[in-house]
Amino acid sequence: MNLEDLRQYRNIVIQCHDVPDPDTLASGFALQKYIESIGGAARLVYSGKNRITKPNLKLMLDLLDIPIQYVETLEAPPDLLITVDCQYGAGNVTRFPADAVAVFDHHWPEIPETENVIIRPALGSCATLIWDLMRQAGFDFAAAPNVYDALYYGLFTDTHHFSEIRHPLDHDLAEFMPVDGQIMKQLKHSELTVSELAIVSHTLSSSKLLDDIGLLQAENCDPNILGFSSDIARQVDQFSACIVYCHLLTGLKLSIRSTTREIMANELAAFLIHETGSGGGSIDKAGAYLSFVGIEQVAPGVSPDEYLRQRIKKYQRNYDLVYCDRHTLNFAAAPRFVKLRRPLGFARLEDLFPAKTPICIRTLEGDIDMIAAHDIYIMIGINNEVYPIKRQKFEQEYDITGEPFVSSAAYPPAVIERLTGKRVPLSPVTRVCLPKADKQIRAIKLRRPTKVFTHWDKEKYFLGQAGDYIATPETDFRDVYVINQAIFAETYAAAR
Ligand SMILES: [Mn+2]
Repeated sequence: MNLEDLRQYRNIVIQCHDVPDPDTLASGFALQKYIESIGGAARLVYSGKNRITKPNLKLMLDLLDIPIQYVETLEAPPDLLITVDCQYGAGNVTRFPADAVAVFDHHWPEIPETENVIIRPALGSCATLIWDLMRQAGFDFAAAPNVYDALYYGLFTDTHHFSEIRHPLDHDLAEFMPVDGQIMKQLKHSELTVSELAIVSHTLSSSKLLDDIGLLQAENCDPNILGFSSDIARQVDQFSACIVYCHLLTGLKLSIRSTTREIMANELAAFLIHETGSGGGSIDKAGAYLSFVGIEQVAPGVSPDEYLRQRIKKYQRNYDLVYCDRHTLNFAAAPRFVKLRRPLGFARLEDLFPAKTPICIRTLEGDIDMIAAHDIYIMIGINNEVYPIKRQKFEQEYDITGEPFVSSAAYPPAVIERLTGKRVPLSPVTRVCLPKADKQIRAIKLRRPTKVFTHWDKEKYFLGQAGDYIATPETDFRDVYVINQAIFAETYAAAR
């Protein structure tokens, strides 16, 4: 659906989920303002057993002038009912009859995607989706700063103060324009009630150790309590990671923290949500959501709490670990492969910035912060993956053809000057290069999922699944890295 299609409806109701949070309020409010900006009108409502009482929500409605109404029923079915941050028919939103229904959400999809149903589980907030659609539709945010403030606060709370952000568009929303600092300060410091402080303390005293992962359960509560609690729990020495979770109406909400190099929070999240939910974040902090419907589908009859424990235990048994400096893999006996001369992209940072400029390369896989230097190039791989490479290594491994490189990435990589926030697209300076004909590697096919710790990244590991390859250059068997099996099939051939 294009937002401009909303013109055709006269009587529109936008519905937030029951027990509203800042993300659903912001998404509904922004959409209402958009509809007004194209000459229409929409009513903003929520329902459920309880009215809004939380201090930060009341303050948000008040400071940002959000005209939401509590309703028990709708007098007549609207021409169009739009649910935001929730899916029509799901357990967390009261169902009202309507002639047509549209859905904007970022949770795990529980209803089929249609022309009027847009669900983007990769995004950290529904506010991100609404902001992106409104921006594409040409909405003038500068003329309505409270709309941007609301969306910013929606993302802020849904990603525990931006720490569990997972998509480059989330970062883009967070940095889009200045917010009202005074309003944000008031909102940020009214998130907890005295009784919620007690919930934090109960949560912290509930900790259980599953091998080296701390599992803490909060009683049914505002999800922002999870992030506070996991930030404290991660300090515990015995935990390699900790997970704080609670039951929401439709699923489990998790806040995940990593405390060792051996577990990356975003990767643990991806494992836990497999086929049942959505989530993500950074290597240190991540958020996740496991839907009850999804759990029932993959593990019928298993309680959600039990399912979560089983999944954590499965994660702990799942991996082999390979450290570059002390592995025992026998590469000398492994087959040799050559890299096919498939075109890749590269850009020289010196074509974009003076040396020593602090920059951030924003990609689908995350942000890479670095300082621009004349000897650093940016590579764009066969699957549009983006990574830096030293000029010397580049010159050893690639020939430059000089043609411009055309990227087909869903999120075209951009470089952001960190001091000014200025965005510089990579594409105008990206050119084609080809792997040198004689480059040989040794590669071993993985039989089990494997975490590979390289010597050029001391914080992350690289994850290989069974069927992927672990490889090294012919010249240095400690320089291990992982190649995805599909990329391997496309880019390597057995050496003759
Ligand atoms: Mn949300």
